[in-house]
Amino acid sequence: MWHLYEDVLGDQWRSLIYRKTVNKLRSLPYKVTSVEQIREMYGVGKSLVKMVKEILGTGQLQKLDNLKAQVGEIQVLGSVWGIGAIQARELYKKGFRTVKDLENYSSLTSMQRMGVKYYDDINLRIPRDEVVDTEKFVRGVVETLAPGAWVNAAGSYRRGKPTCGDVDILITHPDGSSHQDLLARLVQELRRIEFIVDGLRVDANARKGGTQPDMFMGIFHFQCKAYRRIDIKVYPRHVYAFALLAFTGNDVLNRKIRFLARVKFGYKLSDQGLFIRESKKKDSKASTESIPCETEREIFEKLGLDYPEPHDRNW
Ligand code: DCP
Ligand code: MG
Repeated sequence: MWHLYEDVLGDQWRSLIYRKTVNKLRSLPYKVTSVEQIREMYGVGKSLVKMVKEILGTGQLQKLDNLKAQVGEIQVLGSVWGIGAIQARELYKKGFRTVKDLENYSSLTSMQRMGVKYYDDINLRIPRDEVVDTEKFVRGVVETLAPGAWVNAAGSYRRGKPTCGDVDILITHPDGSSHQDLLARLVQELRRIEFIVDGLRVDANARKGGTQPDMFMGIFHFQCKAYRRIDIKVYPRHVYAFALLAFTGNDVLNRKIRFLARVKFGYKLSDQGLFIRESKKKDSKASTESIPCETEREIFEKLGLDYPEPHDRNW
C-alpha cells in the first residue's frame, strides 16, 4: 500500500504512514503471529491492529485488494494516448473508471480524443514487417513531393525490435532547404489518399532556418490492418543526426548520454544539437550554435563514447 500510494496515487501522506508502519513491523526481532504482539507498540493505532488481524486470519487484506483494483483502473485511464499519470488520477476522482467512460467527455484534448477513439487498435503492437512496408510507402510518397529527401523509420523499429508501439518517421532533405514546407504537403497528400485518418500537425517552419522540427502526430490505416499511431518529424539536414539519435532512443540511453554530456563536458545534448553550456550545472545557459555533427557516429565521438549500432541501443 505504501508503494501504490506513492507511485500511482501520488498520496505522499498515506504513503508515509504505511512506510513508517512497514518499517516498524520489519524491525521487530520476531515474526508477528498475534495482534497482542503489536497492540502496545508505540504509534500502533486501531486501524493497523485491525489490518494485521485480518492478514493473520485470512492471509489477505481487503483494503489492499480494493486499492489494487482502483490503481488498475487509474493505470488503464493513464494508458490512453495523451493522458498522463496525474491526469489519470484526476479523471478517476471525477468518476471516470473505464476508457469507454471517456468517450463523451468534452474536456479531452484532440490527441486524447484520438487516444480514446482508437484505444483498442493503437494498443496492439505493430509487427516489424508492417513497419517495413509503412516506411517504404511513406518514402515513396515523400519522393514524389521532394525528390531526394531522406526518410527513416526510427524508434524501436530502428533498434531492431520485432514489434513496435508506433511508427516514428524522420525526414530531412540533403539540400538544406527542401524540407521547409514538406510536412504540410506530405500530410495533405497522406490524408488525400486516406493513409492518414486523424491527427494534428505542429508547424515550426514559421522560424525558417531554425532547428525546431515540423511534427505530425496521428493515426494511419494501411493495407486494411489495425489503426496505428504514427509520428512524422521533419528536421533541417544540419541537425538530422541529432534528431535520428534522439528518436532512435531508447529513452534510457538518451537520458544517460545527455547526463554524461553535461557532467563530463558541460554540453547540452538534444534532438537539435550539441551545445556548450556556461557550466556543468543542470539549468545553466547553453550556446545557441550547435557543435556540428554530420552523423550519429560523430556525436558519439564528440562525447568520447564508442559508437553503438542502433540494435545495441536497447538499454
Ligand atoms: N523518447 C525519449 N523520451 C521519451 C519519449 C521518447 O527519449 N520520453 C525517444 C526515445 C524513443 C523515441 O523517442 O526511443 C521514440 O519514442 P517512442 O515512444 O515511439 O518509443 P519507442 O519507439 O522506443 O518504443 P515503442 O515501440 O513503444 O514505440
Ligand atoms: Mg516508437
